[in-house]
Amino acid sequence: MSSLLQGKTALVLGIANKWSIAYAIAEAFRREGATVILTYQGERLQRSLEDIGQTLGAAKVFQCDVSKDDDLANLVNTLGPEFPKIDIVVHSIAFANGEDLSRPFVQTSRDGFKLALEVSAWSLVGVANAVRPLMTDGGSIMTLTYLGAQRVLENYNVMGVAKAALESATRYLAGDLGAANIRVNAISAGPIKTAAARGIKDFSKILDAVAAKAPLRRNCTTAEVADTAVFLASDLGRGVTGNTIFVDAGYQIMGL
Ligand code: 0WD
Repeated sequence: MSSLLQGKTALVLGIANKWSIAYAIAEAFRREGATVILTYQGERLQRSLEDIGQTLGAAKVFQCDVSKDDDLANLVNTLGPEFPKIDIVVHSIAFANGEDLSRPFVQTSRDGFKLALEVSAWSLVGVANAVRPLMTDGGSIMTLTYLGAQRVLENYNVMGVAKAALESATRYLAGDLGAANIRVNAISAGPIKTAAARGIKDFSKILDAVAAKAPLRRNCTTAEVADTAVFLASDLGRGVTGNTIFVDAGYQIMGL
């Protein structure tokens, strides 16, 4: 074990199972000596998240559905007494209706648009605002985004619009919170086979296309995303805020 995050406490939102990107991030944080706290969306995930918490040696596991104001308000009440200082927040959450990821983007409904933007983009703002009273010694907030924020990618649709809002929110939050020495960044991961990815039609074709074209001639792994998260969370990343960092085997630089 090395110790890049020794003495730091991290709140990690968005583990659904051991394939989740947030799982790899929590695992890497533990490897680097951080105290890790996990949240899960709802009762559906409680049992498995408690098991995952044990496996990872998490200090606490509790529910936080970012679409519920009460759950966001409870973050500070639940954390404060035991963990008065939070140094790192990982937001690894996204959701859109299945039909909005399969029919043409032009047919996105008002409600589908609101839902995707609220859960996948506004929630970063809600979480940052809820946790910042505990980030008394500065810290690092990070979120996960995807190339579909910046380019038109088939079937990514409203999620691309939500990711664009998320990346913009990252910059505005960085602007607001920098004075408190809180850094806010996004990691733009290449495609990785997770539960969320299964919601994207023809996802395995995307994996094949990226592996064929990316400079590194392969897809990226959750472990690679997690090591970039360690960098951003640690003092090594102390000069970096408001950025979107690509961890995608280089795919995004390629033209035709
Ligand atoms: O290729 C990929 N897998 C990429 C994912 C490439 C680039 C970025 N990302 C992003 C996703 O868009 C997301 O923001 O990474 C983040 C994590 O996604 P993941 O690890 O790929 O997917 P998953 O393991 O499904 O975790 C996302 C979780 C949800 O999982 P399920 O499968 O249960 O929908 O987000 C959580 C939930 O646990 N989530 C919520 N958490 C709290 N409150 C909520 C909510 N309302 N809605 C979804």
